[in-house]
Amino acid sequence: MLTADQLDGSSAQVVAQPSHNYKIASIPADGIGPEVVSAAIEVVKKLSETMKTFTIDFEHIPWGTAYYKKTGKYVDDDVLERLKTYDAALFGSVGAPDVPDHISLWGLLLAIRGPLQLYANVRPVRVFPGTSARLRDCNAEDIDWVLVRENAEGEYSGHGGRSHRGQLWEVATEVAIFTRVGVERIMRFAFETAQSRPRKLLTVVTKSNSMRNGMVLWDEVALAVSKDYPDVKWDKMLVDAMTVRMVNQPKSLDVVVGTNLHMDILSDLAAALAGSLGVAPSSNLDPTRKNPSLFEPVHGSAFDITGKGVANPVATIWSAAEMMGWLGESEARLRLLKAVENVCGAGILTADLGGKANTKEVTQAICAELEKLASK
Ligand code: GGG
Repeated sequence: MLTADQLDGSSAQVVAQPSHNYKIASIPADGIGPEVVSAAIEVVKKLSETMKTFTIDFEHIPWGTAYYKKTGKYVDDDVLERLKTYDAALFGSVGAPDVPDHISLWGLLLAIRGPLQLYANVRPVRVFPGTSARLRDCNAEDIDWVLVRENAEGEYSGHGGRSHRGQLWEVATEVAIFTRVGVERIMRFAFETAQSRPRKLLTVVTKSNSMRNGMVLWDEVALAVSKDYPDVKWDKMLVDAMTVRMVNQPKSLDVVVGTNLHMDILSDLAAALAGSLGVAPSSNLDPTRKNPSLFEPVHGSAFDITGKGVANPVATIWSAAEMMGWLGESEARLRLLKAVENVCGAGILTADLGGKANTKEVTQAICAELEKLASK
């Protein structure tokens, strides 16, 4: 097993010292991204105004499909250097009906996550007050999960190729790359996340029956790393069996870790089981804090509702709350989550959650709730 030094300090999460004055890159990008990111900015500005403990500036960066159509590039060549000048980034969504998905995803999000080494993608899943899980016989408190997605390698390494295009004997390969460093650092992150929670449970998801190389490395690293966290109770699941366990035994799960692709799929399922993809947040973290982290809703650009003003802003607002927590502003995080819970609890919900409110109404209700919480 590698030592912490060999892992370049990334085995341990570095704790943030609040700076009280933040500069955030705002990258709304495509589809409903601009609608939900401006909702989150409005809410965070209200949070800053009512708490008076920090200031925050958002700078708009126009990267996305419109930028690509104008310039031929989704992002500027100095994308990484530019992002490094911010404390964090708030992202909307990527994808457009008239650009192939692999062009837009690799052009924008994947040009940031891997190269900036945002290797831990954290996706909490909860059922908010006023909403209910989609499962029969499932209480709201039965789903309280943290999904940890390896975010810098695996199936998203970009290795592979195509040859003999258009011939009967055309070949296409998609190679998943798993490195010991990459697996060990995400495993440590997951064990530490489990250790920080009351139940201290971790489930490691693989497919190590059929995938006999990379997935077996995951199993071996999980076992080795587990020795350093004796207070964490952990188990292993094959990804197919995991879908069944999420539906049939939601209460048995706490923290779940898995590969880039597996957790991309499982986190959509998790969000749907808990109510809606419209509330699911994600944090793309560099736990070493050498690079700024990026926060975004799990959902994509949702062309079907783009421009209608009905998108659920909660996933992006919750992501912004996690951003405040990551920056060291834990009270601001809690205050914002409380405001969202109160608004949902009062039945002010968008259509995906069975409500009638639009994006603006939910956003304004959360701002009003922040005013109320500040005066208490
Ligand atoms: N806000 C997330 C987003 O825009 N996702 C687009 C997407 O297709 N993502 C694929 C992935 O994260 O693997």
